[in-house]
Amino acid sequence: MAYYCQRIVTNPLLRALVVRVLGTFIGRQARGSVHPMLNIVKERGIAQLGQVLNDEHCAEVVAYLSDKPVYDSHVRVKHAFSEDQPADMSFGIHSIADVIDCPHLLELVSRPEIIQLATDYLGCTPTLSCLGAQWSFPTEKPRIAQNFHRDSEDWKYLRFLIYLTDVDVGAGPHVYVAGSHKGKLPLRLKFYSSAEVSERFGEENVLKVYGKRGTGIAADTSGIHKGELPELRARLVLNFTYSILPNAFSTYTPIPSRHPADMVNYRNRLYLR
Ligand SMILES: O=C(O)CCC(=O)C(=O)O
Ligand SMILES: [Fe+2]
Repeated sequence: MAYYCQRIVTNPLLRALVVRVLGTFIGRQARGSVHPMLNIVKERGIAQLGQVLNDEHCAEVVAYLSDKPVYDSHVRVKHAFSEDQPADMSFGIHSIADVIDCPHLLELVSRPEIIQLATDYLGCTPTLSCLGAQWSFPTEKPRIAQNFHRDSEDWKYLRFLIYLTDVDVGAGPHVYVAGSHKGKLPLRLKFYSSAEVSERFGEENVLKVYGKRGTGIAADTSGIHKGELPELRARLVLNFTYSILPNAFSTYTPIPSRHPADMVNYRNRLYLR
C-alpha cells in the first residue's frame, strides 16, 4: 500500500510536498551548513565523492569477503568467488550479515559526511533501507539492473555505490543520465535503450563513472541509470540506500551488532539492534 501510494504520485511538486510533511514528522538534527555536494546532487542527480575508502581498507574488505559465499537471487550459492568469470552466475550477492560484519563497511555507511549528504538531500534523518555487496561477473546476458532503468524505492532516496574493485573500461562502470531525476516520474517503470536515452537527454549527459577501488558515488536513482555489464573483469560494489521510509518490499531482520552500542541508532535500526 505505502509503496503504491508513492508510485502513483508522479507530480514532482506533490511529491516534494509529501517529502516535506514526512520530513517534518521525522525531524532532523539542526546543522549550520549544508553538504558541499548537495547542489550537485540536486541539479544533476549524481555526485562523485572521490576515493571514500583507501586502498588498504579495500584490500581488507575484499580479503574478508573472499571466503564468504555469494548468492544468486538468494537461491544458488557459489562458495568463494574469484575475479575470473564463474561459469554459472552473472552476479552474486553477499549476505547482509557478512556485509555488516565486514571491516570498514558499516563505518563507511555511517560516516558523518555520508549521513549529512543524505540528510540534506532528504530533508530529514534518513533511514538505511538497503545494504548490500554485489559482484557482477562477465557474461553475455545482461541482467535487469544492467539495462537503463529507474529505481522506485520511496518518496525520495539517495543511493550510494562504492567500488570495491577497480572499475575501468570493460569492468562495468556505473552509468547515470544527469538531470533525469527531475520532472514528472513515469507511472509505469520500464527499461530504456541507449539510443532513447541519448536522444532524450543528450549524449553529453550520459555519465560513465570509472575509478579505482574505493571510489564513491551518491545518486538519486529515481533518475535513469545502469551498472554496465562488465565485459572483462568481475566487479564488486558496496551499495546502500538512505531513504525516508523503509522499503515496503524488504523484510528486515535487525541483527545484534558487534559494533559499539552507540553505532546502533534510528538510521540503521532496520539492520542493527
Ligand atoms: O551497479 C550499478 O552501477 C547500479 C546498479 C543499480 O541499478 C542500482 O544500484 O540501483
Ligand atoms: Fe537501479
